[in-house]
Amino acid sequence: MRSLMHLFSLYLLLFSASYDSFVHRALADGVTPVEAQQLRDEVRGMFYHAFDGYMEHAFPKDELRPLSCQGEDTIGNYALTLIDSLDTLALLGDRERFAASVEWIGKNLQFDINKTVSVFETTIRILGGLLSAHLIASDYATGMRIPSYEDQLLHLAEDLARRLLPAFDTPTGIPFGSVNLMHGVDEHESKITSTAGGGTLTLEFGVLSRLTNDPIYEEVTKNAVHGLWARRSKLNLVGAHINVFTGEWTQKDAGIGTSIDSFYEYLLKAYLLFGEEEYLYIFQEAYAAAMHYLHNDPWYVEVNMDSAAIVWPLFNSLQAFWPGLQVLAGDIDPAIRTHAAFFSVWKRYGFTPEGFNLATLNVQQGQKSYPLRPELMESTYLLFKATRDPRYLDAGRDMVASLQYGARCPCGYCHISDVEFHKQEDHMESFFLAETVKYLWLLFDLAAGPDNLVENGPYKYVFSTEGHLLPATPQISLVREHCSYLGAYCRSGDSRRKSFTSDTSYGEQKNYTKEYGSRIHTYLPSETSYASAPFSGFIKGVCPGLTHGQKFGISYLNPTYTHDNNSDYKDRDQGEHSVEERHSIVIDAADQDDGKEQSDNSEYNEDIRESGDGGSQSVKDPAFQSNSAVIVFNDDDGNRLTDDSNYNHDDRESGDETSENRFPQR
Ligand code: DMJ
Repeated sequence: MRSLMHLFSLYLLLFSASYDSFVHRALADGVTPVEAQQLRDEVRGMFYHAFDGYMEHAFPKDELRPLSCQGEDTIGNYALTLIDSLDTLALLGDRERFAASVEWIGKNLQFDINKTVSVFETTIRILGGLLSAHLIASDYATGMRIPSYEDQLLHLAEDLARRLLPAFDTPTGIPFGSVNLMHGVDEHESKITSTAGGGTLTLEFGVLSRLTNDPIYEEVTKNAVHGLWARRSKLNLVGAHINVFTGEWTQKDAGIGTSIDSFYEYLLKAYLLFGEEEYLYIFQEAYAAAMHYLHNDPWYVEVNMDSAAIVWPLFNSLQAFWPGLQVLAGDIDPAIRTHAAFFSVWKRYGFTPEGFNLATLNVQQGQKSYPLRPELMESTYLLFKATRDPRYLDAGRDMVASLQYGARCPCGYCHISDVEFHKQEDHMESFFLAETVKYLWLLFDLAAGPDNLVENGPYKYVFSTEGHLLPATPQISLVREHCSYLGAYCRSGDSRRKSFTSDTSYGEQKNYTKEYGSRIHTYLPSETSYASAPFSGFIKGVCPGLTHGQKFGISYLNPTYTHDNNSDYKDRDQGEHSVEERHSIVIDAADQDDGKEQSDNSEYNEDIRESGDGGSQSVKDPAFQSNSAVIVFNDDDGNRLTDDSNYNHDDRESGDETSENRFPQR
């Protein structure tokens, strides 16, 4: 298995290297400071094109249909896009619209409605939007205090959170995916939820607890994290979907993207914001396992959480937040390489498709769309902040160009339904204004000489997974000296990589300092490589030495194994054996040796097989053969588990009970 992994990595590296040189050529003409200002202003214009379009044609409905210039209710029928946009308005310094919006919401919003909503989406978009705007509007130090403001948004947030609380009343503590705002959990509500859905609530609920002095919100969400983490596999991996009553995993694919992503994100960010080391310990263990089992440098794959057998060699667009998270974790070298690889996909299509198959090097069937997602922008901004490498500005400029030429439509920005043909679709998710545009604006404002709340404001800010600004104020944060710098993750037990700061206020970056001021960092990018950048060590993190389980006594629960198509993991005793012993993978290029013509994209012609004998492995690398592959999964006895050659990643989850629970965005 190891040798296969190495070959697979090599193949992926070669793939990314060729794109890397392309990227380097394309970015030879760097963004100048003047251009950074122009780009910042252009992004501002993008925000207003979409925001004004929403206000004119859709408000107070949830979201805008930007092609037909109409509104639509999507998650709750309560002016979702306006709430999600509030802190972006504040960040842009638009006092007038910020104040008017806060006032309207304070007067008109109510949650006493007979509506069943997603706990996850409602938390990250509505609760997060209300709380961040409250913290800006109520505080003189932000420069955006609204004189007439009397905590209306905080009261709304508390009311909303109370209505979400019944969802947490489960034997595992992991919440139901949906809840009715008036009546609590519906009688026939699905008991299956995603890991991201259950594990991405701590920031918003934690902030609410600290603002209201009511511990209940923090307690239930922390309990949900415990419920998930206690059911991790022996490899410290978590699956994608779980039954909140039995605690059984119903979908055992571990990964950093779809259905799991922000579970990792909130472990680290809960530590950074609240200063609670317990979250750090869990993050350390979870992160180490992810880097060990999921990382095929520079890409990430999905594996079975018990066996670590590769299930899907697929890049999915939600994974693109990961390099940004690694910046916060202080693990910048792999972040740089992964960002370059992900950006190469963007360069190839002008957008990132929802799924890109790493075996076929093609867009994954059924995952061709780009719904204006922000993850790549988020990582680009954070990597620029950490390194001040101008190529991230160039990458940002490319993204702006793609959005302007490909996605701009009459009243806003359109989803792209097919990245190969740049077909526009009549929808604009609220996160376009909460995140996508926000991160691009922050990127260029930082380069232009920042004048904004995040960079120059009175507090350190943590971005929620929806991009909402959550400040480490004394009331919210128990952060002590050791993590006053947001990037203080101490990597214990790995002496190969250096820890370093991602804070940008120390040191200088030589070839950038002149133009962009002196508050710059120590990254000295070589002309030819993204990787291996030297960093100075400013880390103040703690090296706890103890695992989370040792310190807090939370051990994992031995899961009850049920039949699972993807994992068919029959013999529990095999858990004692190493992954290498149990599984090996054979990539069998059917047509490689005999020189037969490769079939076209619809006819897959390569096998990636798992064999249980741990014996001979023949690896024929599909990268050098064709653009297509059949991926065949066998169990330990050689029985075929799947044969869906045109596999649509989304189809995996068709056994789940509701679509809302199946695909919560992270
Ligand atoms: C947003 O709602 C959030 O970023 C979430 O964490 C993931 N999905 C979308 C953006 O892609």
